[in-house]
Amino acid sequence: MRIAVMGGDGFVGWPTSLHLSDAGHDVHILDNLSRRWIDTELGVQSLTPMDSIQERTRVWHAETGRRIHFHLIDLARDYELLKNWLAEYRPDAIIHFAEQRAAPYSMKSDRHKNYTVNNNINATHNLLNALVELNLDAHLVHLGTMGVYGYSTVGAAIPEGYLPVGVETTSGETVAQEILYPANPGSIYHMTKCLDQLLFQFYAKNDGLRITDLHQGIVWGTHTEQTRRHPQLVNRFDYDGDYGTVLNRFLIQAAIGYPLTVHGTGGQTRAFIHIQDSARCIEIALNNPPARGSRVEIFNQMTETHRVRDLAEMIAGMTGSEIAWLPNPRKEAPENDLVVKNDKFLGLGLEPTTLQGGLLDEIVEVAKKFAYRVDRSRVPAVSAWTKDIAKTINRDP
Ligand code: USQ
Repeated sequence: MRIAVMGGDGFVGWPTSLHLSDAGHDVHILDNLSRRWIDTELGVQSLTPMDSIQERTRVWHAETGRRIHFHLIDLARDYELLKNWLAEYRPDAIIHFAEQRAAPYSMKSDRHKNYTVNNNINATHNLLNALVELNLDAHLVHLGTMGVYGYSTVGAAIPEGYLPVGVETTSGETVAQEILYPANPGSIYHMTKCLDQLLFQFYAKNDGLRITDLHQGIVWGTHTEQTRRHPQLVNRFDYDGDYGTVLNRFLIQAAIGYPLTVHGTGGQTRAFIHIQDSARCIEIALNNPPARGSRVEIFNQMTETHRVRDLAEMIAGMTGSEIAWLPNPRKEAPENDLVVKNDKFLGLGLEPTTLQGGLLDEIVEVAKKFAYRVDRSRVPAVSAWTKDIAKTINRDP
């Protein structure tokens, strides 16, 4: 397949591009390099030393003989460029990662809220709009989030996208329906992914676009089979308070002797997936497109659920780290249960990498190896969800 990977320079985009190129596909990365600009804005850098995208693709070619093409295009702002590129290359499939993906970054200030909404919604809409305009029947695979469901305290299993409900008609009968699971975002970032769902629903219904939405949990890990092939193919690893996700943050904190930063009581239960499985799931989704005219296909892309404090205790047990119980900078339920259905990917052959199997390797191979690059002052999470919370958070463990 000729595949366009929008946002292919990012944390999931890069290993996915390598994975698909390795599988024999013709891969084109479209990216505005915004993640690199945001590193500069925040004054942080990836834990792992990362080369330019041009250098990364050069090394991939030298190692494998395969080419990954790079095109500097901003989906949200360069509609004509995007449309012209799609008209010229006419990809068979498009993977859409080209969105601002950090919840804390999206809550930093009014400017960051505007940026996240404008960037994410325009990127998604420009893409859908161009596909219709060009009459391009490419399968669109979007990286969505488990966070669209919200984290209720009810504890019922979350289905894959659609919820069966019984609706009472005027004649008193109960009619069975399946509705898009009610959106319940917990940040501006998650809100943009909820809005994306509506855009997808409309374009699938109105124009027959073939769309798959992957509701992904929190990704952990760094390496995939392909990124291991050369030091310059290494994936990025974020540990800072805005972009670092919880498990990867705990791993690096353990490696540098920084007390593990648990928010509140750590009672939040979340869904997780290893980066290698994330790339595999995307390939599985690509190989199983919905038929034209059918509703949006939705998969829950996660393999296990864990409570934040259990993760902290597990890592403390392995490494002897202390745990810092910090006031929560976020507005979220202090405790929640989470049961998620993921039968679709398992049914299509996914064999999950488990936390138990991979955690220690990750601490030794990545966190300890690159610990010398950590700026400890960038570890605390300083982005508060409301002005009131901002007054109460103590940033130093
Ligand atoms: N947390 C801590 N300590 C930390 C960092 C986070 O206790 O040092 C807690 C947070 O309060 C939250 C949970 O850990 O309850 C998860 O936070 P996170 O930063 O790991 O994940 P989140 O903000 O939800 O976002 C990440 C990705 C996002 C993706 C999402 C999947 O950045 O792109 O969509 O995970 S999900 O969480 O399933 O919505």
